[in-house]
Amino acid sequence: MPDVNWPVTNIEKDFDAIIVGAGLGGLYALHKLRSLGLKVRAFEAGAGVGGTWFWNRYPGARCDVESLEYSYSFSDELQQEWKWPERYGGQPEILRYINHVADRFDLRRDVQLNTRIRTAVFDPGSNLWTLTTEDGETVSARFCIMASGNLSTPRVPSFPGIDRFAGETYHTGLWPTEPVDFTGKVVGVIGTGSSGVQMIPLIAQQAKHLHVFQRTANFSLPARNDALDPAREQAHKASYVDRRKAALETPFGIAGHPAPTQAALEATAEERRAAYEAKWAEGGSISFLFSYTDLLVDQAANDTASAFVREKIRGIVKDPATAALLAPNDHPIGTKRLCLDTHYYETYNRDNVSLVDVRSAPIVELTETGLRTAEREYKLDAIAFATGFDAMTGAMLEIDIRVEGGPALAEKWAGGPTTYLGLMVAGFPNLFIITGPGSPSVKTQMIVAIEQHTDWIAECLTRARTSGATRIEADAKAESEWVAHVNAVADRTLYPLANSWYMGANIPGKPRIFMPYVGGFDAYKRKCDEVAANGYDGLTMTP
Ligand code: NA7
Repeated sequence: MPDVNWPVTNIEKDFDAIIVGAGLGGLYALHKLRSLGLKVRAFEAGAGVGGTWFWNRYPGARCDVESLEYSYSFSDELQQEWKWPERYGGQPEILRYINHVADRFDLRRDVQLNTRIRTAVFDPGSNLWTLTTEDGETVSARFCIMASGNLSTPRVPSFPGIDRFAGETYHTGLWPTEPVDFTGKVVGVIGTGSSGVQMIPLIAQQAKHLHVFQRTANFSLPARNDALDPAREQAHKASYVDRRKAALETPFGIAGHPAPTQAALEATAEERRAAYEAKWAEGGSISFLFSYTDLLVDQAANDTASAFVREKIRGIVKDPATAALLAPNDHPIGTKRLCLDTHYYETYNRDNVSLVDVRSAPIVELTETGLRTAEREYKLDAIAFATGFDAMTGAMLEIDIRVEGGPALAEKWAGGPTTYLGLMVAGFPNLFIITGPGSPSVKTQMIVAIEQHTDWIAECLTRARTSGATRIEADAKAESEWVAHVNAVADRTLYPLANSWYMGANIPGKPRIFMPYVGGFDAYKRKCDEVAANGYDGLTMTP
């Protein structure tokens, strides 16, 4: 590659690219852009690398995509040498892996930890971004890459009296580094999304008593996590490169799950039951949702799968009233993140666990000694909030991102996020997003999405550099057409029927827009490749 045509004036403070975040996205972006010979620095709010996997240390935190898939593909040596101990990676193991990657590719020297970015301002005169950290340090770069994550802004509801509670409080996404011991304590877990569902069985084993405060029941399937079978690992590794390629041709970015060919209602009730039983026994969410072609687009088809799981819940949970509360009935299965668990429903058969319905009797306030619902007070020694995140847009909007003198990104996105391919925002030149809203992101294997985005950005920067462009900007028309397409695709599915964080529905006042692109990773990648092949359709590059 020719030498950079982009002037660097201050050796210490000026970069070709600044990356916000040093999780899986930021680290790969750093590696890739550095390999182009660019001067790059990543800024990370945490005290270590790892992003989501650095922060979410709650008991039972585990990936819901299998380890052999949920890992980087960019280095065959890396994927061959790393040994995953379990079918699904637990948080400590995934964090170890990320740290190994940081060391193996010598990434740490360009990562500044403990540094939260507060503002990012683009100067249209110089075509440079200037970012300011929480401590007032400023740095400039030609390009700004937001790798700040889709689920990295923990959210605790504003319960009255929240500061009054004298016991211990935790949030799943801000879990302490030191182990937390709930032995002998009365614990309350608020929230039954993926984090709550993973954590509840383990806290129940420790606590004197566990009260689970559930507002909405979620569907959960058995993960069937186990030690990774060495024969399976060997076979997978023998064809790793081909498997990674095959994953790019799938809607979820995950190989090994043959696409279904039959619609649910084309099968008889007996055939359906047999199919769902087999998937239930196999474990995992993608294989279950791949039982039939239409589970996410046809309500009647989905009802058959939803009813099957409800019946399973009733079969596991002994107390009929508790089973009825745990059986989800307000959304089609799969339209909220489908949880994977290890003995979640079984946990409610323990004498020391009780389920509290805070839909019928909401939490009214936290008190000094516990919490009060509309029905009664609960004395608690500790509260663990599993109340989720300001997903998809929260981390970006916490930063004041703007073009000098212009409106902030938060103003532009007041009605919901708009992007071109999830990668760029019209009116915000030289700003790229990794797994942004409008891209498949959380609806695909995140690391596949991260690598595809980063590689695309790297090619785009290479093109700009060779053509002497210092400014790359998404066109407003291309952006609005893409947004319309993202919405149209979502509207053809059942996803918008659920009050999910995909929709922004978990944050009071947040616009209800289905944010991820659900047309499939394969279709999305084809579109991105086509845009690049056509000389970056929809982008304007200016010298
Ligand atoms: P989620 O999936 O957003 O779950 C949050 C849970 O917290 C959910 O059960 C909420 O109930 C509950 N919640 C939120 N606010 C309240 C109040 N005020 N009262 C009672 N209950 C409340 O977050 P997770 O951390 O579990 O998972 C996020 C993603 O991380 C996950 O999908 C994986 O992709 C990884 P609600 O459903 O809103 O009624």
